[in-house]
Amino acid sequence: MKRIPILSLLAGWAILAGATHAIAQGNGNSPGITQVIALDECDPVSFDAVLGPDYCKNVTLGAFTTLPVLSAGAEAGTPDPGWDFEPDQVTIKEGTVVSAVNQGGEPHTFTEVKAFGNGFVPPLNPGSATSAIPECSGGFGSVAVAKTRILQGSHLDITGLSKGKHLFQCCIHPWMRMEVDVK
Ligand SMILES: [Cu+2]
Repeated sequence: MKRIPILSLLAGWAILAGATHAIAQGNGNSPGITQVIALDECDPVSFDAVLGPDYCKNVTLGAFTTLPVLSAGAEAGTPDPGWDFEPDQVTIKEGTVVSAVNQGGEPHTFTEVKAFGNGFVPPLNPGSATSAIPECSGGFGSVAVAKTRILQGSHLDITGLSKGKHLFQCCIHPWMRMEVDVK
């Protein structure tokens, strides 16, 4: 007879308990959490050659875009739709936490802006524009921008959003945009 190690049973139970808890958070009177997912399809070889070793984690299982192709599309005003926030729009109750999760291969920002516009990496702006909108200007040299960063596999929780419309974009890839409406 084969014995199942007690530790693996405990681990399984902990996973089940965690899942139950996550579902319960969205019910009842608690406003809970809503997730926004950041996606990309960075190609590790061409990205790391320019941006440094291990910059792009290969999570796309073959569906990838090289850095020159990504830049060319962004510059021409036809950016790669594989770089995306999902969903594009979400309506939440006041008090709900918006958790932006980076499931892509490279860093992004989840930055609240008054109006969508250019980010701080000119080759990724339409026409390679060097001007960035105020919320993105200064890049990661600015603490205000740096603290909106979401690294691969991490998440940034936005709390305390007031009633009304809120716009979020990535300051690196300015076509990554989404809207949160708080009721
Ligand atoms: Cu981005």
